[in-house]
Amino acid sequence: MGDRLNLIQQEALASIEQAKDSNVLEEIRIKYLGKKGELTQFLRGMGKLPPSERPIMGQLVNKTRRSIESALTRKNEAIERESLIKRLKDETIDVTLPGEKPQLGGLHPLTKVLNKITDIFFGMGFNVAEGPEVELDYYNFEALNIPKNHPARDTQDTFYINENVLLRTHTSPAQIRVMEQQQPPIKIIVPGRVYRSDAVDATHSPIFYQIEGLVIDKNITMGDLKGVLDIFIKRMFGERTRTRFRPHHFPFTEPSAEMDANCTACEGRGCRICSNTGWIEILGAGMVHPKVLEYGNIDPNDYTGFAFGMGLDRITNLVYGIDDIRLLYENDIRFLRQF
Ligand code: 2NM
Repeated sequence: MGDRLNLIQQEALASIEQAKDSNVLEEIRIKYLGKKGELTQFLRGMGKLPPSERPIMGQLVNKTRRSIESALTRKNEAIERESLIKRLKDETIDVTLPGEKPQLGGLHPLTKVLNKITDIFFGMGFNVAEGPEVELDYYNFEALNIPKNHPARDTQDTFYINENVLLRTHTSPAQIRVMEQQQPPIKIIVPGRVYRSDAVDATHSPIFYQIEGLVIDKNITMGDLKGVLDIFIKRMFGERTRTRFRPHHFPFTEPSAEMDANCTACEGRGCRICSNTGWIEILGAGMVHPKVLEYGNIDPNDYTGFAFGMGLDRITNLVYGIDDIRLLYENDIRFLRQF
């Protein structure tokens, strides 16, 4: 019987040694130590032994049981240790790895420059107004003193939707709408998208952005116009920048002028950017024509006003030294990342 016991023990210890997880170990425990296990059966079989041999055999069985139990315990601990080590390894976070760089968006250069211009005029007490891009012929032309058959109405320049409806060619119609709604004082800028039927090249796009301004109150003069626009230029391009006004003509203002700033690239000495003149054309402006005030339901005997308009892409190109407005509208990420 001692030999059989030895065999059971060897068998049990060998299978414990090979066990890969705690489920298998539990099966082994049941197989040998369970109620119907091999050692229990063996104990039952001892009844057949002569009484004198039972104590010794009993001790042997207990020794075998303890040896299997401690092998089970040791193996269980080893398996738990291994699985813990594996878990720690799998779940370890390497805090020294470089982090993932968050993808940051940015503002378009046109938006940046528009924000700066808007801030400057906010600082001088202007509000922002907006109007529809699909406009009536009446607001885009008629009310701005551009009658039928005026060259500025040429269908070559204007996208007509039908006889009375078009894509606005400037943001001035929004200003007529404000005049209709509100008596002076009026002090607004109107930024927005405008449309002209132009072929695309380095300085033209059929869709572009304008910022216009309008100030109407009692006793507004050309001096107010010059003062406001000179301050605007100094805040925009630096306090040393100077301005000059040249006579011009617009149907909606009288008198009219164009304003130049001295070239910030060469400080007026003359360079490629200013075509060696030392000056760069920035905007058009003038005293609002009495007829336009009347169209806007404002009495020109009580009020006067000035207005101005500029192309946002021109100013943006000046600020950043860009020489082709197409870059502003192509949205090439390699270009946009530079701002
Ligand atoms: C310009 C130049 C001069 C202008 C005029 C008006 C309005 F609505 F008051 F008549 N808005 N904008 C104006 C005047 C625009 O752009 C070159």
